[in-house]
Amino acid sequence: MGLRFQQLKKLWLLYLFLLFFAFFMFALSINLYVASIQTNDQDKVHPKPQPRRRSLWHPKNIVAHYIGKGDIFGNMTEDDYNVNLFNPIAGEGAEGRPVVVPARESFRMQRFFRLNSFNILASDRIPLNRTLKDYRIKECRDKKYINNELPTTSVIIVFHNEAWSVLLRTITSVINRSPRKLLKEIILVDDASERSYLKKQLEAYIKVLTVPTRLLRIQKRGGLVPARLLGAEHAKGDVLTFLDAHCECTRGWLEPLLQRVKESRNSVVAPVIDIISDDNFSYTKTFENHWGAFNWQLSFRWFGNKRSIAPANADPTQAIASPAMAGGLFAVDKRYFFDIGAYDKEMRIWGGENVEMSFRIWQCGGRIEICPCSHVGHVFRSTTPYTFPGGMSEVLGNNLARAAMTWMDDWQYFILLYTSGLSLETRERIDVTERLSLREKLKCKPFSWYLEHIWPEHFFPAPNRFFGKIIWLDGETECAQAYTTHMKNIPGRRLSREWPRIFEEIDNNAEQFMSLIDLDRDKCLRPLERDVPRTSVQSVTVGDCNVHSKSMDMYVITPKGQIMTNDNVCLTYSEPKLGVIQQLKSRNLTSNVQLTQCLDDPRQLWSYDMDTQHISHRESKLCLTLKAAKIPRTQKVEKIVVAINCDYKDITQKWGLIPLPWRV
Ligand code: LR7
Ligand code: MN
Repeated sequence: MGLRFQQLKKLWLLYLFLLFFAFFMFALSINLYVASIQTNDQDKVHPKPQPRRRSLWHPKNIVAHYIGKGDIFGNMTEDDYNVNLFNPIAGEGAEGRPVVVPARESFRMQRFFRLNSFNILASDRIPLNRTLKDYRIKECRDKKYINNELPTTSVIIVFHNEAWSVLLRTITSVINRSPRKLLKEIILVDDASERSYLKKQLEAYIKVLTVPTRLLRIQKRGGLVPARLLGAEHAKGDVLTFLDAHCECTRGWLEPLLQRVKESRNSVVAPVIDIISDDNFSYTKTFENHWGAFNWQLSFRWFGNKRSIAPANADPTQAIASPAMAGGLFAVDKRYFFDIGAYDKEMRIWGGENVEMSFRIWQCGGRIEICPCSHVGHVFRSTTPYTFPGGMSEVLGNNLARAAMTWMDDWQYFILLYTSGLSLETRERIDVTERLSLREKLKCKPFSWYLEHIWPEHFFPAPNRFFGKIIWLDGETECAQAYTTHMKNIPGRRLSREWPRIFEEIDNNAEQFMSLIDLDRDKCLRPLERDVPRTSVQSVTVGDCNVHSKSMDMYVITPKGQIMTNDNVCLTYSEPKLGVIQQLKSRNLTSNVQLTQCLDDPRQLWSYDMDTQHISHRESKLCLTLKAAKIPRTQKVEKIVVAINCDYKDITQKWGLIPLPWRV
């Protein structure tokens, strides 16, 4: 009996324990449940902010122009970047031939590439005085210069952490290929380099050179502008000749530059800049008759198309005018350099100074020219090897904004609105008062004059042009309907298909047009592939309207009817060998409408009809149409834009023009 009582007591306790445990679990689960409800409630009270619709007026940031390597010394040791392995082999790279680095070195070759963004192992095999061909045309080779009558020059080379063999080959080529009489001195400016061979070893090396060579040092990294300014202040020659620290001058390079500066004191003269390969250091002559300008982000660009403002049958040895200069290699009268405002000394590290100088020289009465008789090679690199104290896009953005705010008048807003890292607010933190008073003092011309007279073939927006999106009106969207209604209400729309009339209509009602577009739903004209090299020919399609960037989804239309986009690219009709419909059927179509380099060419002239909303090729009268087709390259079926017979009932042929703001 006692035992039973004991057992009952245990059971009772167990029962109590289980009850308590069950209650505890219940309470816990209630708690969790309540908590979860509470968080749900909180969600309701404070909903997650909606992803903000990207407004047209604040274009998304796009990548910087010059892409650097984040980790520049990744798996490199300090010794690696201080070591100087220059070990020339007789005959390597002679006549500008490429260097083949033995296969057993290929691992080291790749590892060391990132130090300078070029193949230092190739350079280290080439003697400092390697031979190069004569890259000049015959007319130039035949030209005689009277050295006694030419001005003298100081060659100024600035550098930051340049490779030994590359820097010294630059210096050697200057000494060996310049008449001693004309070369007053060489001035090297070291912009706070860290590499050990650039200290005592360099000082000792330059002491024994046959041309007086000075080495100035900047203690705190400032960039190429402060470095060049320091060099210029110390120069004793009549003319300043600037070179990058990775160049090779070829035969007869100096005389024509000095001759031209002598003839025309306010000409800033660049040589033809040939290409030294960053990979094998071969020397390649660049294409003839090129000239320079810049794109919508103020990056310098070469162009090769014939210029209508170039004098016909000109002497091929004459310097040719260029809207902009690359920036690194040029000769300028020393006094003129300072009179015209030297450089904007607030520009740091790299970039922007070349466009600033180009605008300034032209707008203030000077000229930028390329001298076809002077050839200098330059190692072109695809990435920058060095650091950007202050951040690459900040530093570059700052420099570009300074150039735009000083010289571009209304066009500065276009740059601020559509360049990575810049915005209208950038204006608040940048002070260019000093440069504006220089502009005042020199009585410089406006930017509109520059565009009209110095670069008439430019692809920038202008008051007599359309700038904005070309939207596909598929008949369904509100935009399409609203746009059509809007157009229908324009009096006299049938009377004129002239672009200026259309621009005027759009300009007068810009706000209204802009409010029609629904960024998320509407489809706009754009290249078929994003981020393809800008030089390649591209088909077009329609896609997101709310992305606008460097990738050619915004268009400028000229009064003549060219449809242009960034980087001098134009909408072009190219007649197909087969009929375009046949090609579509055979699914073998690369469209008869492409984006290609702008030329003064009837294949690039288009018309717009406000009534039918057709965009048609002026000569063939064919209409831009959206069609599905298999792309031969990718074998994918995609919608692409083709030009076929116009049919006013076909809704795949209707297009609208929606302006974007470009000045304030
Ligand atoms: O912080 C720095 N300090 C320097 O001393 C950064 C650079 N530098 C030196 C550098 O060592 C080199 O000698 O400045 C010189 C130019 O720098 P690069 O070689 O990195 O410039 P780049 O050749 O890529 O760029 C071109 O645009 C630059 C814009 O700031 C300069 O104007 C360069 O001189 C210019 N180079 C040319 O014009 C050569 C032809 C290239 C083209 C097109
Ligand atoms: Mn360079």
